[in-house]
Amino acid sequence: MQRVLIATSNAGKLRDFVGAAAAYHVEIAGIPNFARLPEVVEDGLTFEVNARKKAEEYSVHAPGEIVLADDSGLAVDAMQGAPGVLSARYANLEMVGSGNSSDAANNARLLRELAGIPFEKRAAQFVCVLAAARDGKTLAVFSGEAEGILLEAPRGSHGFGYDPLFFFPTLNKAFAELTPQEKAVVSHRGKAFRKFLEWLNGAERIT
Ligand code: ITT
Repeated sequence: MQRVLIATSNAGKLRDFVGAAAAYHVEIAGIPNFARLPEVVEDGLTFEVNARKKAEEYSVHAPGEIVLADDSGLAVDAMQGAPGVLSARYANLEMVGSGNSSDAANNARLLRELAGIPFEKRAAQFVCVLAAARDGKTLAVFSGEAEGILLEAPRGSHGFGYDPLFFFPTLNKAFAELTPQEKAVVSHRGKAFRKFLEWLNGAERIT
């Protein structure tokens, strides 16, 4: 079975990938000793730049393996696409702090920024860009999006990040009300991952 290593510090993302891979013949694993590797600085202005940077730098620590890195975020229409690439550190941007903020703090800030904005003007997209790299070189890049509406109060206990506020009209549920497998069918990450799998199994594969 083909093995794919996911370069992420985010346990929620890793669960999403395991859920997305469940229907396919592919093994998902984290990078061994990931927490002890030097952290990649995510200073790119786009999801793609950051995804490639993470995939390339982390793949050096897993020679010969296909390493997948995900850069993703939430783009809110009423906020001109913010927080976008800054989604993981959204609450900390308000303060002196740097680095990622907790999911609870990010969701609290999002609710504050959207206070008073009616349901029909609370559209948002989740965006995911995946970079596949091996031995420090990007092999290919894939992207996926999911369209939703931001709730005024959290719902559900699955998922991570902004999932409890991300209502998906087609299923009439918030992303946090879906299991990882259910979320993967419709999510930005699931869509990007299936494009990656097509590439992995197809003619484009570089061996
Ligand atoms: P790694 O870089 O180590 O993978 P990270 O959490 O820092 O972990 P990103 O820089 O890509 O990853 O930030 C993505 C943020 O966007 C994430 O922390 C969430 O706040 C949000 N996000 C992305 N995908 C999401 C999803 O499927 N559900 C909920 N929130 C999501």
